[in-house]
Amino acid sequence: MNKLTSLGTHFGPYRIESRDNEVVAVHGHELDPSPSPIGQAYLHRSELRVLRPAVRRSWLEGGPGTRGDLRGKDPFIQVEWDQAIALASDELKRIRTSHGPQALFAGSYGWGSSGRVHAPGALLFRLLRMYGGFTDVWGTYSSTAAEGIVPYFLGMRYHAAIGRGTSWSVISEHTDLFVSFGGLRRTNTEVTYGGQGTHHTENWMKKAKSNGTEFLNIGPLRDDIDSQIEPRWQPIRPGTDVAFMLACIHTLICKKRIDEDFVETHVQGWEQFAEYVMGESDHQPKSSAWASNITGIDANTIEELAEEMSNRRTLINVGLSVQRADHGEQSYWAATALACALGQIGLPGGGIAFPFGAQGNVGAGQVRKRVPGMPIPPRPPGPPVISVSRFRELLDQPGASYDCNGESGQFPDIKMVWWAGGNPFHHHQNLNELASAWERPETIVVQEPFWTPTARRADIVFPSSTPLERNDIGGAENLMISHGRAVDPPGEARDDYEILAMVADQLDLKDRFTEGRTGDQWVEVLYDLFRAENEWAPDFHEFCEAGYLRHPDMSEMGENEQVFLSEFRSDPVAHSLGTPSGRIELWSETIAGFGYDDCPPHPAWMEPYERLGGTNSDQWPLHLVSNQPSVRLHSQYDHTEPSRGAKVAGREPIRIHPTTARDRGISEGDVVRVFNNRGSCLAGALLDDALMPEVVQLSTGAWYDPDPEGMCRAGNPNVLTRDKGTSKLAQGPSAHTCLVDIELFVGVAPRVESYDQPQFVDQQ
Ligand SMILES: Nc1nc2c(c(=O)[nH]1)N[C@H]1C(S)=C(S)[C@@H](COP(=O)(O)OP(=O)(O)OC[C@H]3O[C@@H](n4cnc5c(=O)[nH]c(N)nc54)[C@H](O)[C@@H]3O)O[C@H]1N2
Ligand SMILES: Nc1nc2c(c(=O)[nH]1)N[C@H]1C(S)=C(S)[C@@H](COP(=O)(O)OP(=O)(O)OC[C@H]3O[C@@H](n4cnc5c(=O)[nH]c(N)nc54)[C@H](O)[C@@H]3O)O[C@H]1N2
Ligand SMILES: [Mo]
Repeated sequence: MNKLTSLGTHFGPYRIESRDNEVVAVHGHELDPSPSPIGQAYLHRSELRVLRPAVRRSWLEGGPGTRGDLRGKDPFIQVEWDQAIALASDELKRIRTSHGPQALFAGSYGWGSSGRVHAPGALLFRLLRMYGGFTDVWGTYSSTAAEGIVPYFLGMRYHAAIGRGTSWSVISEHTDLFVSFGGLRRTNTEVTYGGQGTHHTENWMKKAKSNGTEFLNIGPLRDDIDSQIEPRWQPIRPGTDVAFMLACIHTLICKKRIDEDFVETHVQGWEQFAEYVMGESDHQPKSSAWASNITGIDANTIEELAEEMSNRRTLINVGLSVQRADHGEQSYWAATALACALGQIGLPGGGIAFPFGAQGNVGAGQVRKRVPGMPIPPRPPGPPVISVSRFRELLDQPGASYDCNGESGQFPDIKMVWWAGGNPFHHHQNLNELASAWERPETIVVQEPFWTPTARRADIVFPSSTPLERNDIGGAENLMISHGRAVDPPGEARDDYEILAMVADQLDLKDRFTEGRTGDQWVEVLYDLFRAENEWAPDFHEFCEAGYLRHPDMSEMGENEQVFLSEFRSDPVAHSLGTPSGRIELWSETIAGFGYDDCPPHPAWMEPYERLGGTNSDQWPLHLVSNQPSVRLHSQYDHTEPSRGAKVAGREPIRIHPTTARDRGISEGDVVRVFNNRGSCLAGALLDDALMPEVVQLSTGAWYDPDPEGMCRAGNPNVLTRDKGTSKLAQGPSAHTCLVDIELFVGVAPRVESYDQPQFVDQQ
């Protein structure tokens, strides 16, 4: 008899059908109108599972610190669990005793399981905070620049601003013009960190369209908004949105279209900001002619669009891509300044929105019923907390000083790294630079189900189970999902909880870490904690039987009417913001006090380190958009279907405008070399006129596969991107600022090796 279990994931809820310990079908959840195809990856039993604990040969034979340069090249020796756990635990003890907790880095960023018990990163933080702490990170690769800047001008955390954001029901009723900087890609909205509920964005967009909302896509790709919605497309050179926004404000000032009342009562620092826009403070008016030069958009078009925005009920949306770029902080601040100038903030369907198109829960309103996670103790004082994407500098620049968000510090000397549930050898920028920094620590431990590029570069690898292989519980926007064990873990793979409980035992922390419970018992405990606050919820067994839970009063995602900052609009004194002035700040005294040369105290155009039409663009004439893949979640399941099926010539597809391809003698299906002064990769050509001719698009996530010269054969764009912080304010990643060139690869293209088994040898 086939078994049916339920599963929640970052890309939605599913029903998993299994028989004889094999998954035979992956069904979309019965409540999901539009299940994501990404889940079909679960159908494929992978040969690339880590089946037994494994240790890198030189490390095992020579001890910690031996031949870090052979990480990723040495063969592995498979060992017993007890030996692997003892090796890793002894290293934790040695590092802490000899070097202190700051010598351990366990920031471990990544999108491991969405389950609340077996969340690999959370479990790792729980254990290692109990053990005295470690050098940690703040922020995300997604939104660090926004997380850094938003509190200064809105007086609230960035994620709180998203939660309070205008909901789809209001947009579909009231918005005339939905202006999006940075795409509203339907496939991006299939995903939400920590658990996507049923998928509704597409329906909402259709509904808005049929109610008369017009969508304006300002960005480099025509298909960033689905053609079904019949969006207008305004191409713009990537990385230049702020110049466009400032010129819109300049136009509104010149045409006396500024909402003076709103600005006077709700905005702090308008005058100083307006002086900058008019060029009174720097002798450069931010006119449409000025912006035309930077953005590549005709000056008249800029003025017409500014007027149109002011004539209609307009919502300004900024995606995340625009802030994952050099000076990315400015795009969020300038977009909000434009919304202030238009004066529609707090009106239904008008104002500012963050970041529609980046995740499926945006626009849902505050409906999330949070399932509590595993308790994590507070950070022990001492070790530093760095901006997440600065970890390469952390590894290779011990003692160097850094500035971030008004503070400065020194990087400690990292001796040991522990990663659970992330793939830095996909997600970090300039991977060849990372590969050399990664040689420095004495010991690197990775927990992974698969032989990913990161697992291959570890000293000790612990084989983890996947979400299909254990019970868990997850929260999505409008649903709570019970995760059932569909199949057994293969080989000797174990749950992350079990792995860390074994380590805890060696550190004399087992009772504290487990509180005497198994993973399954924790699932029930977390559910009961939820139930204690939600009396209507059925008991645990009933919940597991149904496989999911919906709040009885819960409206469909996005249906509850919520307007961002409506109370603040109606009474800016009684509902003042958390900024020093209580208003939206377009001039921040606090930021002025930091004195940063790369983050001024008002929204400003800051020349990025490279862009089309700017420095270097003669040499590197194409802009690389390394956006999110539609067929997978980042790098997950890149080695199997559906990701493998979407490859071109066995490599990650790169989209090229037909004219650009023709100029270079490239045809559909060819292997091409993409290169700049930082690195190169191979990719498979797809010709498409949905791109600006000066733009190429290569999604993230192909498994990094450098040849001896560092050319990635699989097509990971992060051999081309620069590893530089957005500014001293947030120090976020700037992957979307990237120029390249491209050529036909002549000769026999080398085989991609990243999907091969690593090499194993027996212990001598
Ligand atoms: N150039 C460029 N680079 C980018 C971006 C970009 O736009 N451009 N985007 C960035 C962004 S926004 C992000 S969020 C990052 C994403 O970067 P990551 O979150 O690191 O990417 P994932 O591929 O999701 O990695 C998750 C890893 O966890 C593993 N895993 C899954 N389940 C489990 C489990 O139960 N236990 C354990 N132990 N492991 C598990 C998976 O096999 C996988 O290797 O990439 C960033 N990188
Ligand atoms: N299917 C799928 N969905 C995902 C993910 C996934 O891996 N797979 N990852 C999720 C994660 S972790 C995140 S953080 C979000 C990311 O969400 P976003 O950051 O919004 O997504 P991206 O795909 O990086 O970029 C979206 C579009 O922005 C445009 N763009 C790039 N640079 C610029 C620019 O300078 N100006 C303008 N105007 N447009 C620009 C590009 O055309 C690109 O297609 O997506 C999430 N959704
Ligand atoms: Mo992300």
